[in-house]
Amino acid sequence: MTLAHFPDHFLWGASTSAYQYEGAYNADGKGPSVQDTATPPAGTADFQLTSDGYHRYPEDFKLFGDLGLRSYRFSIAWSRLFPAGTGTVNQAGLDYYQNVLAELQKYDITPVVTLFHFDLPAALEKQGGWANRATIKAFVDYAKTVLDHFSPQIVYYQTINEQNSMAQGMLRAALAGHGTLKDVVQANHNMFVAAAEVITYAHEHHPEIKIGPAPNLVAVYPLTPRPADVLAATTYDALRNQLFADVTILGRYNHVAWHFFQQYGATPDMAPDDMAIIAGAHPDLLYFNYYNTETVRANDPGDTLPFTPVRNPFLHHTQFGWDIDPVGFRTTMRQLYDRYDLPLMITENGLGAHDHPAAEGQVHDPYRIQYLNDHIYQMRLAIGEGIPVIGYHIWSAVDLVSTHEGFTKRYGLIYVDRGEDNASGTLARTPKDSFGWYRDVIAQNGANV
Ligand code: BGP
Repeated sequence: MTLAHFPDHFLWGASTSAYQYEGAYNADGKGPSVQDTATPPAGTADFQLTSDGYHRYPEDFKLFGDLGLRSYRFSIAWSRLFPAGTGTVNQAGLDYYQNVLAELQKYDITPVVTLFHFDLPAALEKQGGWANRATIKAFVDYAKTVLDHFSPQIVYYQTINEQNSMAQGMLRAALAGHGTLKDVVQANHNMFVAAAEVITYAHEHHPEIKIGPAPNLVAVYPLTPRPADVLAATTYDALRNQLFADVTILGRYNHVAWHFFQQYGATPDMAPDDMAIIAGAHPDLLYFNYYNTETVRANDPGDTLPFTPVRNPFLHHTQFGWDIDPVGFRTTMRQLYDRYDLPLMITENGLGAHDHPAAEGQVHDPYRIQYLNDHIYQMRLAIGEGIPVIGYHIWSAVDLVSTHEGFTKRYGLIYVDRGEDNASGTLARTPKDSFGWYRDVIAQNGANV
């Protein structure tokens, strides 16, 4: 078999998000986000300091330059620009991101920017968050400010990171008695409308922009060929994956999801032109995050949900129990291109582990190299089948705080000294072995994978 070449301008990248990387949670007029007001799980780091990227990005970007990174995917913290979510823009916030862009420019690194990555301004959450339609206008106003201010410097934008993971989180809370399914569906619908308005605005005012959603999309397997398991897998796929990309890209709710909402009396309330706004927005790209596939088995009739996600007996797992499935990555790319017919850009892929510096200070992370290599190899095979993949971003460029597991779960190509047990440490940066490996991959445009 001859392996395909990666395209000449393939975006070999790496990724962070504002609340996990920047720290400086209240610097220069920033308002609190829901991440700042939430209580982190016991024993894990909060988001006040994180990797201190807010102050140390010049040092980090210099390392990105050494790495040969072609693109850097990061998010803008909404509450740095609008401390209470709406109102007058905080100039210091705009200046900060302008400086970030200038620094990236020095190393010829293309910015790939997420407008909203899990950090809703806390003031908006107090008013009902995404379930309140007023949040649609707040997001659109914030996004217009960003697009107008930074065009044409930023071409690649994602509207919302992992809307489906947020919906899953809200659903778990609802099942535990906090809120209802209707609230979840409504919040989700409002996000669809907000993202669609931003996509249309971008196209009308800044035609160079390539904008789309960034859901977490993965192939779903039935645990067995038992027909009930296969049916459960299709239901799960429709609700976990397709719902999100379908509404944004195809402009419609799929009927499995819609029927599910109807059964529970939880269809969203809509303004008369919502579906026209949604259908009128046409993403340029499908950005997506991929870590692992999911496997489900059917529940008994009468159970609250028709499926249960389970471990896949054919896969190995990370130290944190996540399935590892490079072949599933290729399956996912096939399914996405087949259904949506858009170029793909991977905005996150990586391995979380307990990394420990060896006696000489170097971090040896062969497990991460293996994971990344295997996934890039499958991406190469996918490109060979004619799937237009235009970029790939490793989560994460630098060690940062994992939302639920603090600083002990590391993903970075660059180690950050946070001391033991999430203490502040020296914050010194040390490239890991995976950094040197990725530098070679980029230098050879993937020919060595
Ligand atoms: C994705 C998020 C990232 C990041 C990553 C790893 O869902 O977009 O923000 O957190 O997952 O997840 P975790 O830190 O929980 O291991």
